[in-house]
Amino acid sequence: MAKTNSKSTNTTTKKSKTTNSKSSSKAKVASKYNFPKETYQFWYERMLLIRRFEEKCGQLYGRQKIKGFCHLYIGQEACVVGAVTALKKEDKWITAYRDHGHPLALGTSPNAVMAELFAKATGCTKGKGGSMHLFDKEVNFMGGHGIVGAQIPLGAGIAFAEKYNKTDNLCICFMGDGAVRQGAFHEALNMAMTWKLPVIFVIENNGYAMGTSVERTSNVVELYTLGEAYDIPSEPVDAMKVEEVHLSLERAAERARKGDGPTLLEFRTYRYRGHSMSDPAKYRTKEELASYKELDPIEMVKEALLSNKMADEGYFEEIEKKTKKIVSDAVDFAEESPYPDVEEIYKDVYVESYPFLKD
Ligand SMILES: Cc1ncc(C[n+]2csc(CCOP(=O)(O)OP(=O)(O)O)c2C)c(N)n1
Ligand SMILES: [Mg+2]
Repeated sequence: MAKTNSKSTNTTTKKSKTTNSKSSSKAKVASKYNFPKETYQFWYERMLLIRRFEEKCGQLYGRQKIKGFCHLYIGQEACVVGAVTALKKEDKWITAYRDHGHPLALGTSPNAVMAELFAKATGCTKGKGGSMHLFDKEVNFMGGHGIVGAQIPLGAGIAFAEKYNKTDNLCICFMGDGAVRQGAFHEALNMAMTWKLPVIFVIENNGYAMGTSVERTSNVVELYTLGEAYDIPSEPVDAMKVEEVHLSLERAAERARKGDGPTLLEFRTYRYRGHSMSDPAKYRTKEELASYKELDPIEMVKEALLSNKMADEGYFEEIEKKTKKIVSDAVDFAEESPYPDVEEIYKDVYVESYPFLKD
C-alpha cells in the first residue's frame, strides 16, 4: 500500500496507491505548526502511555494473563490523542474492537483498563467486556464494539440524541477501513447528512482488514471519497502526524457544532502489530512495516519537542520512567483484583426498567 496524502480528487473509480507522504522531513514537521508546549507534552505523554501499555499487553498475552481476543493499537496512537485536544470533554466517543487507545487517551485509569483485560471486577466494564468491549461513561467513551461497522449507526444515534436534546456536543465515531464496506456505513452516512447530525466519522485506515488490503476489497481505495456520495465534506488526513489529526478534527467539530452536520475523515495510519495476537502478518513485507516505523507518531512529537526547545533529554527520561511505573502498577492492580461474582452475569444486560421484562 502506498498512500499519498494529497487532496487530489482522484475519481472514486480509479485505483490509487496510498502511503503516507514521506516528503516532509521531521524538522519541517516541527516548524510548520504552532502548538504550545503543553499540547506537545500532552500528546507525547499520552501516546507513550498507550504504547507502553500495549507493549505490556502483548507480553501478558504471551503469558496467558490476558486471554481471548486482543487487538493492539501500536502505531495508531496519534489518531486518538489528537482527537482529545481537538474536541471537548462532553463529546461522545465510540469505536470498534481495537479500542485500548481510546479510553486511555481520554483519561480512563490504566488500572481499570488493565483489570478489564484480565476480566477482573475492577475493570472499566466490570470484567464482563474484555479487550474488545471497553466502556467508560465517566469520560464519555461509549465503547468498543466487536461487530465490524456496528458502531457506525450507534454513533449516528448518539449524535441524534445530542441534537434532539439541543446540546452543543458531538459524537466522534471511529471505524476501520474494513468497516466502510458494510451496508451500515452507507445507511448511517446517508441519514446523518440528511438530518445534519453532529457526528464526525473517522476511518482509521491502517491499510488492512485482518489480512485483506484495502485494494483487495473494492475499486474505491481513496476511502474519504465515499462521503461524497452523500454530500458529506470529506478529506484524507496524514494521521501519523498528530498535528494534522488535531487540525482536521477542529474543522470537523466546528461544522458539527454549527449545525452543518457530519464530516468524513480518512485517517491514514498503520498498525505495527498483526491484526490480533495470532496473526503472523504474512500479507505485508518487512520493508513496508519498516517504512511506517520511520514515520512513528511518537518519535515525530519527540522531535518537535526537541527542535522547538520545549523539552530536553531529562524530560524524556522522566516521562519514560513515570510511564513504566503507571503500567506496572496497572498490572499489579489487575493481578490483585477479584473476578466478578457469578450473579454479575445477569446484571447490566437490560436497563432495570426495561418495559418488556414485566413479571
Ligand atoms: C460483521 C463482521 N464481519 C466479520 C467480522 C470478523 N472481523 C473481525 S475484525 C475484521 C477486520 C476489520 O478490519 P478494519 O475495519 O480495517 O479494522 P482494523 O482491524 O484494521 O482496526 C473482521 C472481518 C466481524 N467481527 N464482524
Ligand atoms: Mg484496518
